[in-house]
Amino acid sequence: MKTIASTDHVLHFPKGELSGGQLVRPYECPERWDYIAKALAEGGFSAPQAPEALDLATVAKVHGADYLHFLATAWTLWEAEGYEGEALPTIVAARRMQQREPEHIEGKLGYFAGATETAITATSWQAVQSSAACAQTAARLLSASDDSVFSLCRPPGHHAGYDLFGGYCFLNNAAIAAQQLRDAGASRVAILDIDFHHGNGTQDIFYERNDVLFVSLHGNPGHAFPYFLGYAEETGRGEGEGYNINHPMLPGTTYDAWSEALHDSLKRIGEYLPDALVVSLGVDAFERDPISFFKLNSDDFTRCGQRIGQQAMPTLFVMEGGYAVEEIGINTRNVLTGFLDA
Ligand code: Q9C
Ligand code: ZN
Repeated sequence: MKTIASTDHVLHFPKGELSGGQLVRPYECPERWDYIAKALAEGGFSAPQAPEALDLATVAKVHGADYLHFLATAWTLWEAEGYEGEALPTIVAARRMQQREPEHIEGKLGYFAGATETAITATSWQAVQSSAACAQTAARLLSASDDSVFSLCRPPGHHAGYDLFGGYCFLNNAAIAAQQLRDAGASRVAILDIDFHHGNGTQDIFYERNDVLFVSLHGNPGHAFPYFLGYAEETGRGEGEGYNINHPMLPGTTYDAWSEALHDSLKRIGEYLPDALVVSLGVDAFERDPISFFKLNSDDFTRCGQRIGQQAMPTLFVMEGGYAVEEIGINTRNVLTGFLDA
């Protein structure tokens, strides 16, 4: 299994994340990438390959043009105001307010905010594009001939909606991979999201489409970020009706219950007969993750990978979350080795 990764990830590392009423060192930090790369090298995986250039035409099929323009120009506008800190939204386009993009950068940040913890820095956009490029390159390899590929994306992507950033995400790497697979000839693509958090951005992007099935296992939105999406009754709309499946689970969920949802998810995915599977691979369902509440242990991640491997589908793993930094490498590698040993 090849790994696609870009050292540009270091270009996105805000000094602050808004958490618990403070600006703290972000949970989504560059060491996450280092620990994963190290664990893969120690596990005998081949050295990561750099991505090809990102084709923004593919990105423009899953994100709005106004949103992409905002991401590309946000820092310049922010800096021009003479602000000292990093660009953070302080207002959002809430209920009964105009959904209209303002001229001022403060307003733009709020208009495109899906959450307010995630800062934009001078070099974030370059890191974000390189992260998406990893997913797109991995998808090209899978379309060409590879059986499975791992895209070591950082920053992650599954909270990025059609025109929303937040939850540490800017471009939806898994959605870009799925779109790339479709454009290269796949008739149907399934996305399995096993990150602890609901993949609200991915659901948003494909909610009215039946060519991409989205299935997510996550913390119940009544208790967990992103709080406002991820309930079981969200099943898709229009042509997409029946092609969105959510498995919300309560605090304390262990592998016994979690794996039942996994088995059900993979059964539904099998019935869909996809040409390719994209796995949004977060390992924050881990029992010692600092911001999550499931109770999977490191061996459970191996079992999870084995179960995914039993589908025997062309599979692209896209890195999402996981904040128990010292264990993120082992847990990620366990999923991949479980998959390969299935
Ligand atoms: N006080 C991903 O896993 N809320 N994003 C953090 C910390 C935001 C998670 C709360 C969590 C975002 C890709
Ligand atoms: Zn997560």
